[in-house]
Amino acid sequence: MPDNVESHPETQAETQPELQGSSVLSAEELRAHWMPFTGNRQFKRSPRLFASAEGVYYTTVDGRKVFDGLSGLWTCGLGHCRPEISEAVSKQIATLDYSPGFQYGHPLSFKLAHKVVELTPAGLDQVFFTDSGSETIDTALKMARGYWRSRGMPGKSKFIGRIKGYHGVNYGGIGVGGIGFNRKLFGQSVDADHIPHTVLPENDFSRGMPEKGAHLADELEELVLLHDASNIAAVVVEPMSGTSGVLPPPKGYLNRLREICDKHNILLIFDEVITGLGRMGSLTGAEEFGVTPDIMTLAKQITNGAQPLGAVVTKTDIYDTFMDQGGPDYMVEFPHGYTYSAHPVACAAGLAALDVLEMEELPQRVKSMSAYFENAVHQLKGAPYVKDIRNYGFAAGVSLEHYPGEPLRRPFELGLKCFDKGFYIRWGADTVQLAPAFVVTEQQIDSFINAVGESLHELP
Ligand code: PXG
Ligand code: PLP
Repeated sequence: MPDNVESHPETQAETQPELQGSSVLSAEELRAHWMPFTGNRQFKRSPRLFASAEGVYYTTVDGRKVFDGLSGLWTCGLGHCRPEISEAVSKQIATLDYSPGFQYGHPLSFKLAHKVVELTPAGLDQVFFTDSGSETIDTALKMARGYWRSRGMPGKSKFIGRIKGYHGVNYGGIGVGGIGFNRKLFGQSVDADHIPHTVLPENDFSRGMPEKGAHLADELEELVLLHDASNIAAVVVEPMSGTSGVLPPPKGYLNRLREICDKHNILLIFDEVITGLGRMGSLTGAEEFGVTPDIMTLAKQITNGAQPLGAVVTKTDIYDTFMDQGGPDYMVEFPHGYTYSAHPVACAAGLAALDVLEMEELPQRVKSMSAYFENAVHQLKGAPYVKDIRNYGFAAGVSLEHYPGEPLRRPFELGLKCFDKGFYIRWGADTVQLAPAFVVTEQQIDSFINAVGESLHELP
């Protein structure tokens, strides 16, 4: 999540009243928490606080029911507070609350790794656990550089990301990421260049994968000419950009990236933190779009958001390359890992969540209902300020015409209006994003889209 809302000078000039506190928090408590990717000043004047959740609804601290239009933060596709997950977590935390991940293990992480291997495309066979999407991406980048170094090609260290790409907030992730707002305050990151994004005006209001734009993958050839493949470790893209406003890949685009990477001996990394595990109507974006990367990253949906957990899934060749360099038994092959890598409670949540995903055939449900969702979302065409709509599976992005001189303002105002009506949506840059849970009903989709439409009509 990306572009935060920058205040307009007029808004900034508003006198900021002393924090009054809310019905449940004192002013001091509100001030103490520096919130992530949040307009802290605005939030603390007017807090939006959830107290509980069930199914596709939150309940606020003042008892209002709010429809969850983004499945948490793209995390909770199975719906909230699934008893299968809550019970697995409660049982695990009372049995083995923590287990050191370095040089010792516990069975659940191996079972979960095996399950992830089963659910991801053939050839992706080893799983390294982290605690978030951001850690997952930085781990994948280290694997890519370490792989080439171990194979005697240390020069292959540059990364190629994509403009508008989001790969979390750690230093590697913002380097390969293509969102200026997330980078500009923080100085130098990893060495990276970027291919262009795939938004083309001729594709406006496309349904699913746009027809035009496969040629944009050829820009990778230009960057290979410029930098030379001997200097490039990996290409990193989201199969479908989520955070930048839901940008499905143009038809043929990902296949072309794969061909160019193969031709030049460059690793292809798919960041599937949003597209992984159901949202596209398949188990992964790789499966849905028919292109297998060398490394895939997963997070969010892997535990249904109930515990922090991420996973890097790699081809055996990459794992074996590290193992082959390992040296004597007392040497570790990959000097990397987090205190909470493969945390037993997170693994228990992951096993339970993936079980529900499979047993209830939820990726298939998303696929069979995605035309309904698509039709509903595209009914917003023609509503005030709607400039473009894009969708795939259970994900849609609606771009809005800019408020004069303030590109970020209108989505923010739309988000707040929807919240007043009892609907949570996500705003970022000039776009709002809609991503209901995999268990949503047609009626719930209708009332959700109606509320967004009504809110658009009420905008100044
Ligand atoms: N890669 C991708 C493709 C993501 O979407 C991350 C990495 C980072 O994951 P963590 O767990 O470190 O946040 C993400 C996360 C939004 C939104 O509004 C998107 C994300 C997170 C929060 C909000 O689209 N993506
Ligand atoms: N900083 C210090 C001082 C540490 O000791 C550690 C871990 O031992 C870390 C940072 C990294 O923490 P984590 O493993 O939770 O990412």
